[in-house]
Amino acid sequence: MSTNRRYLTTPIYYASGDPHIGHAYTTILSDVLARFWRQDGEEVLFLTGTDEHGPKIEDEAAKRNTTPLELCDEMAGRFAAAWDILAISHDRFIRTTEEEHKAVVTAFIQRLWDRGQIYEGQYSGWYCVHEERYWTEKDLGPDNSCPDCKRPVQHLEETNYFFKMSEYQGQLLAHIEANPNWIVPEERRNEIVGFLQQPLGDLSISRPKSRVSWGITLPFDEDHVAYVWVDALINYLTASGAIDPSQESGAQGFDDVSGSWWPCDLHLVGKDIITTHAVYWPTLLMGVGLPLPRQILAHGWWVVGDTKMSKSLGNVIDPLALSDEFGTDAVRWYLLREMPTGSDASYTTERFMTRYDELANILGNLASRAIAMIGKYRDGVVPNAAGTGLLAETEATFATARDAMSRYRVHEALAAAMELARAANGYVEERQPWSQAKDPEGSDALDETLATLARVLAALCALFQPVAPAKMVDLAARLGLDGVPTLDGALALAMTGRSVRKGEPLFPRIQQTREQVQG
Ligand code: ME8
Repeated sequence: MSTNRRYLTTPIYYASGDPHIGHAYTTILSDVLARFWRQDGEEVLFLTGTDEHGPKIEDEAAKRNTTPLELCDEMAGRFAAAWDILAISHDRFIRTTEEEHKAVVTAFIQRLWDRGQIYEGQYSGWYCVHEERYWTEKDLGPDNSCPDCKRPVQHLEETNYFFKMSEYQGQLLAHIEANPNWIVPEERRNEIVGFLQQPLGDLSISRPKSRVSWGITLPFDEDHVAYVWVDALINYLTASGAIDPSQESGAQGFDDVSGSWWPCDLHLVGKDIITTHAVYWPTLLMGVGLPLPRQILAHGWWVVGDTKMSKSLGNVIDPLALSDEFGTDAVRWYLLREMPTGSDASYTTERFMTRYDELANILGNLASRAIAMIGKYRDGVVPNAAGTGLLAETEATFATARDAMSRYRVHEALAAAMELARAANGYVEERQPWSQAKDPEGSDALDETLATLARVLAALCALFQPVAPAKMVDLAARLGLDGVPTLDGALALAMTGRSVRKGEPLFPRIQQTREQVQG
């Protein structure tokens, strides 16, 4: 992994429906990583976007009596607006209907063709439009239904172009074996290894226009469009700037990616799309002779009961409604604190409230009382004292958080940060600054207590920044800081003499929030 530049991607979401909490989770998880790395001085390219071709989009547009492009324009706008509200700091929002992307897909497929990687053949089998994927007869559920989404599948018999994926089976397996962390977590890696121990077929990469017209035309046969997954996966390459399709073949960048963001450092996806990312995509890259992405992280599902949350099942939670009620940073905190990276988690209102209470009663409460006491006892100025209470705990928390983040165990990093806030509340109880203030001999001890609290709050500001960016900007201002401290800067920050400022609770108690919402 590069040390000072990182290229990170989310899946590009289908522009056939609104963003829901599953999409929000992947995108917020990516955002927290991006913010953490930037805070640590790295240069990051963070990509997200929308997947806009294929029959799923075509069908949805027909259902709504609109054109595919109009539907995509509207939905891309809704995703972009949702990411604004949820404080996503992506650097690029890609749409697969962009001219630049279409040109890169065309160049990519031409390159496969030129290298003898594609042949024409007959496809006969089953296809699920909702999942945009093929199934074999033995995979199907009752009444020829899709084993994933349970919808009826179509039987297809048509001429397709095929990519010689099977030729790369051994090379891919060897790559996975030589790079044990290439797919994380291990469970997903094992799933892919198991998949690759079965015979691997070739991949149909086209659709006849007579059946699907909404796609990118193949450069060597204008009666066919690219299979939407091939089109979609290439988005990661388009945004990297590695390929310049306007150049002659040989000078387009396939032989030399230096100067671009390729290879990607991390593809972050849900476990539903691990096969496309860990089998189709790397073999396609091998087919054109490009380096593979450095790592693929597949997270788990938000479930309701034991069913995956999905629009089609009508059990989705709207992240924007939650953000409206409780604030963006609270939604971000809940989603990332609650789900251990890689496992499934169940959304419930009770759990949301419990997590919210941590913000209000532990972190928010600490900030309010520490700032209030500096106001009351020292005229709002952080006193001159070493402030070394909880120093060992603070240092240990930074070490834990860094280690957890390096393993994408974001929930552990956040838990450690909240533990430090809890310890600081314990420190207040133990030191009893209100008694120190009354004690004529207690002035130095009180200075030390208040200086410690100011320092710990500055450290918490840095630790919570990736997950609660807006609230931590607010907290930094209340602490008299010029901005949220960097990770390295936070521990060394001089707090003496800074003027602190009281304000509304950072995280109003739920009852208050409810009353405000109800007006
Ligand atoms: O698959 N829990 O798009 P998509 C957690 N366009 N995450 C969830 C989720 C849930 N219940 N539901 C969805 C596609 N997600 C393709 C991707 S990439 C080249 C093309 C998240 O709109 C999760 O990240 O169906 C999942 O992988 C993704 O949304 C699927 O989004």
